[in-house]
Amino acid sequence: MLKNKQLNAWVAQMKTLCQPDDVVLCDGSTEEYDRMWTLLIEAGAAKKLNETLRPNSYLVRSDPADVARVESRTYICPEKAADAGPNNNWIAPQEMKSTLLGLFDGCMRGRTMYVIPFSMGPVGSPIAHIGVEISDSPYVVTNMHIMTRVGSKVLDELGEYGDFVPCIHSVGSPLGADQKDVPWPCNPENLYIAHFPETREIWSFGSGYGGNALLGKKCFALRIASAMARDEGWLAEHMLILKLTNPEGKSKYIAGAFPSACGKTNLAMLMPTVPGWKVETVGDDISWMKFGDDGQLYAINPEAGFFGVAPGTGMSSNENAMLSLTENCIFTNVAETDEGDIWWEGMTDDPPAHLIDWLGNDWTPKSETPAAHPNARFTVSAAQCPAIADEWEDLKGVPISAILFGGRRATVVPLVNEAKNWTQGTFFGSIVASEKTAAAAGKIGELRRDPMAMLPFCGYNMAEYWGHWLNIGQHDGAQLPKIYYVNWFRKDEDGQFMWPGFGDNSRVLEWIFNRCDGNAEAIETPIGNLPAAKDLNLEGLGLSEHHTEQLLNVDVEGWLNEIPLIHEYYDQFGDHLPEALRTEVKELQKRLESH
Ligand code: TSX
Ligand code: MN
Repeated sequence: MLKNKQLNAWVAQMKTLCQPDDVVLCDGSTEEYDRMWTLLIEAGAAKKLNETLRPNSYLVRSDPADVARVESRTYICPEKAADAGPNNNWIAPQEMKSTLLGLFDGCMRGRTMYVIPFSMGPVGSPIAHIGVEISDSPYVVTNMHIMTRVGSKVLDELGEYGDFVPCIHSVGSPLGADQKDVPWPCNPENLYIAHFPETREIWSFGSGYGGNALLGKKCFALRIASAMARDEGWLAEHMLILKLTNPEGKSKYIAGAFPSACGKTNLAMLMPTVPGWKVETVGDDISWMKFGDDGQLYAINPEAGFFGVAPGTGMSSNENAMLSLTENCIFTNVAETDEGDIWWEGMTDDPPAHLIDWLGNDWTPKSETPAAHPNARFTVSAAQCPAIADEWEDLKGVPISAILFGGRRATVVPLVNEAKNWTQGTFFGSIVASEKTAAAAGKIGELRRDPMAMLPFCGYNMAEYWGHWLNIGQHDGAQLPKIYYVNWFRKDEDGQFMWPGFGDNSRVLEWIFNRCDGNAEAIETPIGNLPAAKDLNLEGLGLSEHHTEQLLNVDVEGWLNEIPLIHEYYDQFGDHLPEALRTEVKELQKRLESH
């Protein structure tokens, strides 16, 4: 019997619907965590790693058909299709519910139903919100323990009448009376990740992996929360949060939106190459921002851990991530070494001579397939990151001074460009483009627009979302962050990256910090405020004059070529598009033409 009336009724209803053998209320304890691993090991899904090399850590192999978020099976279900927008798959809520009720009917037979009360954000923060996930996957329970705050303190906070977002999840694979389970049950043929923004519910069926199954993350903290934020006047964004401290000891907080696998986690944990500067981590993926009484936007990281892409993570690309992963971790779909440790592409320069790959097969450096799945993941508590900021769990959040938007652009977009105002910043966010990532199913390498890095995560019409951004700019007494469009990925004529990136991005952060302080210069150009070469600390980089010029150049012809593409992109939103964005494009064109 649960104290919260609504929760009690919902759990009873879901039990009747799903018909599990047992119901377990999760308390978030270590004993519970260990119990889940015993079950997962017995099932053949998990293996405990070498206790000396990687203490208290586990390797999990998923079904090869269940390895990533599936955007084609992700639905936003408000009453009207237009409210989901062209950026989302839409099915009418009644129809979606009727399909789901059919699928969920008896779907947990032979399994245990776990009730997981969780807080997105530090318990008790005015920026935090509570969810309850019901799931039949012990793997989900273990990951939710690390990625969110789980347990009785959440139920206490919820009280008798508190509100929560109900998140129902099933792997969609009921067991018959004498049926033996498979290591990773799932049902990819009947996959649905359905969101009901108007009633604030999440229903997920058929997958046990990542964002499909850990419903606090993309489903709640972005898709449902973005709709809540629209209604309530705040922002739920796909952004890292970092703390930047200058040599004088002054700190500022910066949020940044980058499409999945653009190096967002690397930036959140960056080690500056500029002497005396320090970066600390508040969050690597999601930011919830609400206005404080002083008019500033205060941000929390609603998550408690990192669910990061493993391949490409190594001591040279992200030392702080590697040092976070020494113990108490979950590794999913990585390769296993002969010593019972883990490995993935990019973890070390040279691969081990022999591995068991993510599929469980023998692997050697001569093998033609990757040892780890490209979307293999680590799950680790944020508290284990050596660079975690002291205030990462502050209930009031951290005041944001600057917001970065960035994508992967080989041409046209300069290294850094400061918006003249919030409206132009919103325009910058709306035109961000990047290449497809491993986190999403589909072809890798194709260029696509990903406004505010929210394309797969906006729980309503993207054009209305831009309208909400513009409205935020009109907030009474707002002290808004400055907005920057950054691009670490410019290439030269030979296809080589011109900017060294990684720790050297601190040179760009230094300029941004000083701009926010009124201590750095910029040139007003037709596209925005750019640093001159002399305004950036480029000491010791050995950049050629030609490359420096290219990185900070206004490519008038390149931008003029983009104008019709932007108009065309905007056209799909019809009259939902805020007029102010259309005006931004037209004025940009005018400025470029008279330049
Ligand atoms: O994460 C990246 N960042 C942000 C770091 C804080 N990556 C990896 C992207 C995929 C996850 C980058 N890749 C960055 C970057 O700033 N820049 C590049 C491009 C690049 C790649 C390799 C080199 C340089 C630039 N190597 C050498 O110059 C030796
Ligand atoms: Mn993400």
